[in-house]
Amino acid sequence: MPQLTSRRDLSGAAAAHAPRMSNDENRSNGPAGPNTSVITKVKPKTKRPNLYRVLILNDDYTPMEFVVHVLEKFFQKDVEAATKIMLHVHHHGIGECGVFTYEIAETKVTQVMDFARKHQHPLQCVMEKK
Ligand code: TYC
Repeated sequence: MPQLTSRRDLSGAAAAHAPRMSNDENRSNGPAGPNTSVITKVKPKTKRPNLYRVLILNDDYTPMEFVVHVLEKFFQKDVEAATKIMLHVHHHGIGECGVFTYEIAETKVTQVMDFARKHQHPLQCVMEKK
């Protein structure tokens, strides 16, 4: 069996969780001395991503059916959920289409804005940090 001689021998995932030893943590006090090795615990470091709400705004001109279509097409809503969101926006002025990481949210906003422009509707879509 191949023997591991240092952390550098560990590949990717294994290296991330392998106990780390600083230079002076693994010293032995000479060939006859006591071995004073210390194995330090390593906390697995998984960071949660920042999340962003994608919101649509009400206006007086975009047809209700178009908004429902947008919610189905870009946010994977069924017609019932899409209608509920559209009516919420119609009555309250703003509403949430979904929550995404930065790049996904940015892409959704661009897709909706491009699609609305292409169909000459003034529908506005924005993102906001949670
Ligand atoms: N207020 C629009 C109308 O009466 C419908 C609408 C709903 C428009 C939601 C935009 O984000 C919106 N035709």
